[in-house]
Amino acid sequence: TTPHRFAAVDLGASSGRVIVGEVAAERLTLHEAHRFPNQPTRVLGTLHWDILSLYQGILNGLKAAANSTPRPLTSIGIDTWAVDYGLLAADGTLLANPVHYRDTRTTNAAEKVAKVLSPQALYATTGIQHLPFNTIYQLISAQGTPALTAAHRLLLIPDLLSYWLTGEPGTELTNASTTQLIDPRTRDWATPVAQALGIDLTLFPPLRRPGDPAGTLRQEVLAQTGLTTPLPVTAVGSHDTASAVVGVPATTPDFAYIATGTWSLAGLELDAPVLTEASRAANFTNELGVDGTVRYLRNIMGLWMLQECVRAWESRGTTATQRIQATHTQDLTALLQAAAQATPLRSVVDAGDPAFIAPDHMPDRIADACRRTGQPVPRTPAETTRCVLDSLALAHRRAIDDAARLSGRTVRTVHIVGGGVHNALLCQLTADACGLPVIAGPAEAAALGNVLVQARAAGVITGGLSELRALLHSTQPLRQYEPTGDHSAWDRAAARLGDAQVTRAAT
Ligand code: ADP
Ligand code: LRH
Repeated sequence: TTPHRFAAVDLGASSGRVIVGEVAAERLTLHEAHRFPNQPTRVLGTLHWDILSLYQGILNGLKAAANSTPRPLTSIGIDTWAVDYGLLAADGTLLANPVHYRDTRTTNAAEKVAKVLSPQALYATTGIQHLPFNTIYQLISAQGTPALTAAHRLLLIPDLLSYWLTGEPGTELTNASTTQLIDPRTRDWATPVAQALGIDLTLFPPLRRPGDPAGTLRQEVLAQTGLTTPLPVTAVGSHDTASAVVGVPATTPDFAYIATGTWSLAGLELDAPVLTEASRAANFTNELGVDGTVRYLRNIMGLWMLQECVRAWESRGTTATQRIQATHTQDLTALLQAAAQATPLRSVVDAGDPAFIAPDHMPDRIADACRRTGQPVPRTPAETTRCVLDSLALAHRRAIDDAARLSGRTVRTVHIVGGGVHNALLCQLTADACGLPVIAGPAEAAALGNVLVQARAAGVITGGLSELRALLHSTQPLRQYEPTGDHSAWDRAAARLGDAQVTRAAT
């Protein structure tokens, strides 16, 4: 049979891409039509996404997809990072440039929320991990601002981009769950939470579920991209992590996953949320997944820490002890090779610490954290990189152990998907820290999960998540890492960080 072609628009915090997936009964291939940078911009003290440049990147990508072969696309799906949004006037005009979740405007928002709703009550209803940038904190911080006061509608980022392509507003459920305004038991709005916080739920258009139709491309977009009418947009797991979890090529139920890119999202796929006080205290989230699943996971700082170190070294805005060494920083591969030779577990930091969320001065902040915990301060980029990767592996292990304990599940395999799949050292260290085999791949799991949900909605493939994953397993290149080394070294490293790690944010 002739394969169908689907365009996956996948925007991560570090880059955006338009990827074409070709799908037939036993076939699944990917072709990257276009990749473009995602560079936030600070204006008048506020960090913004450059949303129009991202939209232009999507249009360019769809044009490239249209030109790559004469065979038409069957549909388009969009996934992006979570929690952020654009505000629209009644005529659909974007009222302000969306603010980046790493902006510090939400610093005091949790205190304001706690005055009307205790952290315990909020978690018991929404099951969402406390992160300072959750949408409720952004909305509380924006209360009284001209844009929110004037807003007729709020669209989460993938819904905003979808609206610009089709003119059809909607709120996709998996991403809506990251607002902290959804009850994971009913998979619908948590109206009492919104009421208590003075958040107007009528700003959100009606919920859509992955697989639902989300409109067809507007004439203007057809003219801009050279695509032919009518081309539908299909709702997918529009939260990139929801699509990435669909893209985990698991063949057995006893797996944990780590979606590693800008963030590491480490946890389990469950049938029902875990809303216990122990789960709240361990700062676990119950985001909603595709096909009625729950993504029970913890946000870990991820390769953001390394990206920010490299950026700092490249701009040479570093202290004397962290000064750029030789040629290593220009080339990630060389830097990782040097890190592989560095002393293992010399110093580790808490990769769940919200102190690492904001941009700038990352090598200094890592050095400070080592100093505070009485560990040697990394002196070179290679040593700092090793510290970051050891710390991420340690945080991966802790998240998987905690998720298994809190949900009463057993984990026998760890899947790593996302850009971190390219980082063999991180994959090996994660296998070593967890004491479990790691299956790494695919790197473009979010785009694949996006394509698979579209292909199923179009009737090109059938089945539940296990059938979709079997197709991934049989078609995508994967690499297995077996645990090596002295496992107790990881216990000793964890002990150096003590009880303060990760759960600090939950108090
Ligand atoms: P996001 O979706 O959040 O933008 P990605 O999943 O694209 O992130 O992952 C980006 C990260 O993947 C980079 O920060 C980098 O650390 C890692 N990465 C990508 N390509 C490579 C590579 N060739 N070698 C090592 N690491 C890589
Ligand atoms: C990863 C991600 C993650 C969210 C964060 C804001 O791209 O969507 O799941 O917590 O961005």
